[in-house]
Amino acid sequence: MLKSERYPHLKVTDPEVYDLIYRQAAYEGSTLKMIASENYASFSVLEATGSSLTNKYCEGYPGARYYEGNAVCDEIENLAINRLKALFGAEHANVQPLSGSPANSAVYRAIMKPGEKVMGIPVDFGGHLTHGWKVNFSGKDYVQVPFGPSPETGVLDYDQIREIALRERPRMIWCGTTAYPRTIHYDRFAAIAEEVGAYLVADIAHISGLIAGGAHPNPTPYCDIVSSTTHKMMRGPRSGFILSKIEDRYQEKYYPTSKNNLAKRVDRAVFPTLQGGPHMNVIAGMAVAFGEAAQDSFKDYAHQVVKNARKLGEYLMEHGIRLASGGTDTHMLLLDLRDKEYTGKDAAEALARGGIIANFNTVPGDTRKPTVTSGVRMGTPGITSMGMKEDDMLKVGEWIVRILNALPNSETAENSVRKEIADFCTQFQIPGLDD
Ligand code: DSN
Repeated sequence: MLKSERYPHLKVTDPEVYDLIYRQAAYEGSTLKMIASENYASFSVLEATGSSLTNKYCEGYPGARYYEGNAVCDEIENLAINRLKALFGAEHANVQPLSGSPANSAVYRAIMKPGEKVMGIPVDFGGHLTHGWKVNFSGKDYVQVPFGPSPETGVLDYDQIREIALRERPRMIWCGTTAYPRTIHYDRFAAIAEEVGAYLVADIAHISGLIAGGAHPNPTPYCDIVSSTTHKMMRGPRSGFILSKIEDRYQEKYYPTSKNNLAKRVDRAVFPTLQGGPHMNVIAGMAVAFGEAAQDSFKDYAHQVVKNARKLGEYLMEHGIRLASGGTDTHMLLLDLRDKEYTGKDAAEALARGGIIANFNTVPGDTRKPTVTSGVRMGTPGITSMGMKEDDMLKVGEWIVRILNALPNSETAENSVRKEIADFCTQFQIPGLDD
């Protein structure tokens, strides 16, 4: 629960904006943040991100800037890079992408040519817009070869992925998802990419924190490139990064006359091809988050996130709610509501009115429109950051079931759950909100 007023300068100079920020914080402090891609950044991350570094222009890279006065900023960026490389065991890191989609745009620029084939999971099967979805630049400029979890089992079939890759011979394969609750087997993807001569790129935006904390396999040894955001499980500021090998194993095949290796092409794709000046305040916030993620307490956190998701998933299944893939290995639960009268949107809206903030989401094989869907995606990163453990998941599960079982006449259930959750939240210290 929010215990004190923050931002004393803003409160005086612009009470209107102050009030809006405060109201959002109060709302988040009295509800359960269960959007699987959201979390709470620490006060330290927020302070670095909100620091005077926002005032500095640093176009270029450490040691090669286009503006003077950047000796300290070079140290900040190198610190973020070195902490990040150590976390994931990477050969090369770029911390300048402004978020996940800009990072993925740079990946294409570094290793693809327009019109070529990219294997990716379509959005309605749990992929990301930038993995070749038709309305995104990646689906317009490149040719998506789709694959995805089975509508029946909800899991990836690696033999089928291999068959598709052998048939289509894509230049690049994305292994990454936004709505897949199971472990991704990067060794299997790597064998397929090797066999067909494709680049392998992992988008770990959702699970980078699980990987950093040792609760999910690390793709870095297997992949040419790894991209991520930093504000989900990583609990950093809103930003992105790219890890890569230094040398390109397909240099002779695709870039025989280029003097730039893979690392250099990634850097050039970010700046100057797609971006101008990096946001050094955000990069400082990333350095802080990477430092936090290297601590033992973060390992405990990452494993607790998974334990909580599993416990909540078991409770929901015991109470008649199906989960895509039949459970979870990660931070995420994908409620499969295809057998219900109500839609994913009905469910997500009712849960939100009751204080459980998640999002409606397609499930593999969904026959409802993407604007209503048959699924709800939820995750435990936020509520685990509050300090919740497995026992608390029984309460959370009971609230979810109480609201869903009352649909379509769930108003009474929503109102009582909303009060109970607001009261429950007062027991926890929320990072970046509570003193
Ligand atoms: N918006 C992110 C998510 O919620 O999964 C993906 O970019």
